[in-house]
Amino acid sequence: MSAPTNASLDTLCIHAGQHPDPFSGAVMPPIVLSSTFVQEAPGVHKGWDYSRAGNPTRDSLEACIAGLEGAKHGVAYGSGCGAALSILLTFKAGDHVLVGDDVYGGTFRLFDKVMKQFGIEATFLDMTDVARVKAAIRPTTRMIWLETPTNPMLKIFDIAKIAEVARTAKLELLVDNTFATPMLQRPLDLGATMVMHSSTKYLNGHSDVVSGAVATNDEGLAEKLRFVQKAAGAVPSPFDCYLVLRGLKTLSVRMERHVASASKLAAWLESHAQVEKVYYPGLKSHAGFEIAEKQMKGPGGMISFALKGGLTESANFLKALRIFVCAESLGGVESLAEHPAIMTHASIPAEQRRALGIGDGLIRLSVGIEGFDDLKADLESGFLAAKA
Ligand code: P1T
Repeated sequence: MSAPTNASLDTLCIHAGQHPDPFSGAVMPPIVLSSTFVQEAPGVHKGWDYSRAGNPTRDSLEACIAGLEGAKHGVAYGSGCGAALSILLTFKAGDHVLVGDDVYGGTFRLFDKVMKQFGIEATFLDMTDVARVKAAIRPTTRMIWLETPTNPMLKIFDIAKIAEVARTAKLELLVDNTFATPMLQRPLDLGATMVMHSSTKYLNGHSDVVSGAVATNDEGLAEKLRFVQKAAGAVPSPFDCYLVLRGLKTLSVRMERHVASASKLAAWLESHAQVEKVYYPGLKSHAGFEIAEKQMKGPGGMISFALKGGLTESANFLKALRIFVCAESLGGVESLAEHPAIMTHASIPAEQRRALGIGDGLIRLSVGIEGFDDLKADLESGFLAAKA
């Protein structure tokens, strides 16, 4: 018994990759904690031999994420950074990657401080101008790597147009879909070769797991990713796989609320006297509004805004909040607020941060699913404190 692959995403969140356990009839996937599996004779077993190579609970999670992204293959990792590293371990020294200029600080650091040592080069560029992407391709370029919406500036890149550039140049296109989730955007349908996630965020949705995933339809890539997953071992625990599977069941309803509340808050923030600028792809004033309308089913639950003032005002704003928790990460049921320049994007050189707009007044919100009026009142108390 398993859900038809053409079922709606609402249904796939709950059923993809999951079927009653043949041994016990358990409706929920059992958490198979065993690190090893019996072999009746050497090499003869039920499909699993060692949990780094494969695990039944992980299989269910990988199939669920693949189902949601419209992919044949899903591969799960112990973190989003572990997923990114594992993808890059399929590269060789001398390979070059074109990376969106506005990415999670940890992704920037992975390219800048880790992969560089192994001869993998990265060029960071603003991909809103597709001609610029085309012009930056070198003979050694192997992949285009982007987030959209980006972290933390919420820029929107045109996946279909960049996929066309990648196809023509025979490059792989990876989209980090952490901010949108498959509920709002399915990059593989738009021509990407691979989708990655920090499943720590919306997929899990409860801020109690660190986890990552990649999905693809490309058989060759899937084979390489599986090999690296086993050989390098950045795997999630079965318990974490279970928690993400459990979180995924409510992804659809959570995203509806995240989008509804963030849309209203973004409009309100835009009219606020203490706000310099709001970055939210659902606002008409956003440079990527039309592309977001075309490629997304909703503008998401993340908002960044520039508060009038500097570090003191931002710190006072964040310290006064009672519902929004001042913390890194995003995508949980609870609202979070943070200061990208000091927190999530500190590993990006100051000059580059300034060029991107990640200034001392920039605040990033992950809008949770609490009552809208409570969230608005909480932000209002932050503004009052920032003014004092
Ligand atoms: O934290 P981890 O699960 O390793 O995922 C890394 C990662 C990858 N991609 C994107 C778009 C991300 O936002 C992240 C992690 N981001 C945060 C922790 C943050 O607060 O932005």
